[in-house]
Amino acid sequence: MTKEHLGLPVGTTLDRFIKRKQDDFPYATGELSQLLRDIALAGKIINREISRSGLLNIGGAFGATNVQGEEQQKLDVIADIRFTRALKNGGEVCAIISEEEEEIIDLDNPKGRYIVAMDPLDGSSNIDVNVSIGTIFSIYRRKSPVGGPISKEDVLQAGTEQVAAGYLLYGSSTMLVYTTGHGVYGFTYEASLGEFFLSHQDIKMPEDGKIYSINEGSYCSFEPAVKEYIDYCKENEYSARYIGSLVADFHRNLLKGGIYIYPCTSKAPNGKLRLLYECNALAFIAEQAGGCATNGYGRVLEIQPTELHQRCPFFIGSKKMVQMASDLMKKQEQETAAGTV
Ligand code: P6P
Repeated sequence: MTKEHLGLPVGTTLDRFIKRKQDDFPYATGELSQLLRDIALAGKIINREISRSGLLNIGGAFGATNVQGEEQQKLDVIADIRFTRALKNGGEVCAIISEEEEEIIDLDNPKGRYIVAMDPLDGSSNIDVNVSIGTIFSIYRRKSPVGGPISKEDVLQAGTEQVAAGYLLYGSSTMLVYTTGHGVYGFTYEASLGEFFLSHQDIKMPEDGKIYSINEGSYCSFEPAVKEYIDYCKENEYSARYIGSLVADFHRNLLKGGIYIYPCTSKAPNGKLRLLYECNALAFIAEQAGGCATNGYGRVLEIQPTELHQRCPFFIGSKKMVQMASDLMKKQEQETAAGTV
């Protein structure tokens, strides 16, 4: 045993990493750094409440539905409150778009230069059965003058305008994964120290993979091109992995290679996932890690939003897999247009 063994470094905390990468931020005034810390703080609080939900009677349904018409879980509401409060108190954010709120949340921080779009707790129906769930966030700079009212163009920005995006994954370990447009970095939470430590340097998504994530219960209502792609995966004996929690499915595919698809179905004619606070954030991360994200036809990040809660079909993952699925979709579109289908 040597002194080196006894004095192994604990690693790089999120705070120290952010300070070191400060010069990567387009506006290196420390505002975005503080905003990422505010999100990490809220994530620590949510992590604590999720890990004890069975003991605190905060599992199960809240008894209301959100703007999507989905039954809210108690922890959906708690997460929405915690993130909204953390971002308001942090002072950097002037407005939030949340899955849990129909309208824009004006934080009355007129000096706030940032807009956050978030799904405070995605996959929350899995809480009671102890399956991993997550938080998804996108960060934009406001377009309207600081100090003035929030405008629609502040909140309806294309994904290419994001200055940062990330997710928290409350799983076998709790992780924060984010990008500011300079690569993708993962931090693992050490609860005994209350810190996130750098655990995944510059994550790169494998260019190809053999995992496909889709709810095959809707197979009969998939478009022909989606059926053709899923049949291809089966013929090539790919692994089907779908746990009903987007962040967990995405994170696995990010590290191992794979594709996640939520296409148009009879129950979700425009797809289920929301552009502003689910698709754009993960698309930014996927592209930064060398992957790809489309709506079947074009980059998700280039879609110009027209409504806060609009949905879009979602094909995200390893570049070669998404390209093959998207090529089949485009071929189907051309054949439909030519009347040959
Ligand atoms: P379905 C959770 O509600 C979610 O938004 C994603 O996390 C998940 O991948 C998907 O919906 C599951 O939807 O229709 O397959 O149950």
